[in-house]
Amino acid sequence: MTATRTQVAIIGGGPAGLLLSHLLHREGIDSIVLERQSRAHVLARIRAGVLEAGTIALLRAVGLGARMDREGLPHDGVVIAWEGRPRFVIDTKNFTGKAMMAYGQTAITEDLYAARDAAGGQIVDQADDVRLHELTAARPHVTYRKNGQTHRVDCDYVAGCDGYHGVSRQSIPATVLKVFERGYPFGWLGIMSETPPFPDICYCYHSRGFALASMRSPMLSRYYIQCDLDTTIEQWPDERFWREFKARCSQDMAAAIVTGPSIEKSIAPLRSFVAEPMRYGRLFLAGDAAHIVPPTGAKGLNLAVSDVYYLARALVENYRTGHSRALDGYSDMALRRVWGAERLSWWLTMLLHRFPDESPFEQRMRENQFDYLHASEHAQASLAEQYVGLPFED
Ligand code: FAS
Ligand code: PHB
Repeated sequence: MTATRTQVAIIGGGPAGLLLSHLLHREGIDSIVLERQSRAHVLARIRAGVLEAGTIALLRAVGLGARMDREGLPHDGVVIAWEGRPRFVIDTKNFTGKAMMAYGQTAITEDLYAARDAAGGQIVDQADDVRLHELTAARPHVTYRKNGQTHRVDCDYVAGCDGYHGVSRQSIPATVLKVFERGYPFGWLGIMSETPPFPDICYCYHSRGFALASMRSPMLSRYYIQCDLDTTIEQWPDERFWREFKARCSQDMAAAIVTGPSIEKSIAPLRSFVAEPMRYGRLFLAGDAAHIVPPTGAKGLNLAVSDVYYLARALVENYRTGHSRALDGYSDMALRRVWGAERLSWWLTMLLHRFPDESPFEQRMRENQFDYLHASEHAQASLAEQYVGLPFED
């Protein structure tokens, strides 16, 4: 068994793990990232696409904004289209003074890998069978297997950034962990196409089901439709997807959609999930390892960023001063933001999706909720400040 030592062992080389490693490095704190998959596998994932104002500001502040500002698409609002009613804009810039950015998670992960490589960061990919040990002792350690050999990493802290299916959350005793969860009776079928996107990020409510038009660049479009949980990719050839997407839009919007062959197609189930607390001894959870939101609020990636911002700040305080005040407060602070994003994501999912077994009364509640949102600038301002992202806590 080989043995190395670091200050923070980070489990997971997705956006949360890589950003944490980058933030710690900037403050002179060393870390090792242990990633189960190959780098190519991680970078082949197509996931989030909309960045909150706080995420944009943080990436710029820590030297990760150049390509984002070159290739990202700023947005001052999002559009809600409701079957049989005029589309309208939630004007986030007007209500909050802040802009969002369409810039894909894949690009952010590429930028993070490039930054860590340039700084000589230690990222071990294809690290198998990662296990966490002695989490409540003063000196935890992590083991993993690679190239047929077992390796040991001694550390001061472990950051569990290994997503929903990772090992970190499972290393917290069931007697300690409290889980809150809600599933939804549908998923999102998403495609990517090398076509000019619809000009707005547009959420469409329709009796046939939800649809979303988004983008990655002036020649890269991202579209989603609500689908049954038991549907398969094979049942959705491109021609059927485009026909269904257009059937869920108004005629003028459908006419503006430029179709083309899909270069990626995937189905994601929708889930609301929170694990409390986000700490166990010297293990701290961040990102999808601790929480999952339905993508309706474009919050998943942004929550991973805010968790990591809080955790890095707390670790820096601890190494600089020896105090653990911020570390002791990390879970509560992160969860305040997490529950806000969970509520918004749940609320938008309930507003914009047809549920298979809902009653006529529930449909009237949905319609009236939309009419109130459409009529009230106060309601729109409230949605705008939550969608663009509330300020990080001091
Ligand atoms: P990630 O899951 O991205 O990264 C965790 C990493 O840990 C992975 O690379 C994994 O390989 C690794 N890992 C897992 N187990 C391990 C182990 N035992 N040992 C070592 N490494 C391990 N969010 C949005 O805002 N908008 C969207 O449209 C959107 N679409 C999504 C679609 C899908 C299919 C999924 C799964 C998520 C989507 N999300 C979306 C949410 C997504 O963007 C997450 O919020 C984001 O990836 C969170 O980043 P991480 O916390 O780093 O988790
Ligand atoms: C995306 O561009 O992938 C996207 C945009 C908004 C969402 C979810 C995903 O709510």
